[in-house]
Amino acid sequence: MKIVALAGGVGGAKLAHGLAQILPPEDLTVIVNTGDDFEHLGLTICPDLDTVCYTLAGLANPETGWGRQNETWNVISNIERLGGPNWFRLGDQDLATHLERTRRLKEGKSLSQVTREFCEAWGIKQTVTPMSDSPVRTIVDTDEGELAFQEYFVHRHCEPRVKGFRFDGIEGAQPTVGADEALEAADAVVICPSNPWVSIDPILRVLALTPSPLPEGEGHKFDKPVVAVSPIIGGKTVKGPAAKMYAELGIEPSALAVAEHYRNLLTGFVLDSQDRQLSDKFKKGKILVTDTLMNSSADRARLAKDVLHFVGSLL
Ligand code: FO1
Repeated sequence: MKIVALAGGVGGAKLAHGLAQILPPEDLTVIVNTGDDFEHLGLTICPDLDTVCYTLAGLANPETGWGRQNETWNVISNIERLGGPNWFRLGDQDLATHLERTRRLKEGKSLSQVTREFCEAWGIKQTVTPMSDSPVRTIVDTDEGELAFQEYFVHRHCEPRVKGFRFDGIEGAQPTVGADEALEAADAVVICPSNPWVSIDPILRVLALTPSPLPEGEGHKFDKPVVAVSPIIGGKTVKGPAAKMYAELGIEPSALAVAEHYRNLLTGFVLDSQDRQLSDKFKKGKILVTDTLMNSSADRARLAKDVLHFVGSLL
């Protein structure tokens, strides 16, 4: 069964890793959000792409989920000592990725080409592709004005109240060839438990799969099963600010709000066992209730197996 997984950072990377443990490598393509990308210290940083790749390669920091395991911090400490910006913690090994990516991009390579080359070097057999080769930058509209995504997320610790989002560059952004081909060949799409607003919406917009900003009923009718795994459990986000964003936008944070967010795109929705009581209220497709917390590698594989079984029942 050929699967396209749509992923943001840590939550998305964990389920992608679970899927990678079950599916043959040629059957999994992960299309990754690049709205979180930014230019920092003269480098092009792609946090979600790196998180997915490091996780699939077994190189990710197990405590944070982002960055590298067994990291050292010599460069950032010395930048700090010189009075440079230290709010975005770039480790020494991680910096090598950003330096080399920036060099190859400056040579004229596309982000998808560089990602392919890195995946090969890291021994990743699955296909990982950015959603687009043209830059898309998420801008968060807050009560303090517009903030670039990492400025809001890391520098300001998601403290300003969110009023909305926009994605600079999204109008002209085409999906990568890898994303297009994988979508064409896929039997189903799995939306990983990533932030719907800032991780998944940009991907859906670029792939033209999005019903989200359109009025009910006007979404693009995609002819393959689409299954989303809720990143919200018991009204709280496992990691990151999705629940806070829902609340600030006047929507009660819950798994149901996530399902509503994706509207008529969904064929199936995966709810955590803690939210079992919500399953009757879900009217837009089939429901799978299972344990969705991924605290270990075995949890990731078990959830992936459950999701794939569920997807299989929808084909
Ligand atoms: N997240 C933080 O909360 N603080 C950091 O200093 C930080 C550094 C960082 C470095 C490289 C990288 O690939 C990711 C990093 N992240 C950091 C995570 C990242 O910015 C966010 O988790 C994602 O953009 C949200 O998906």
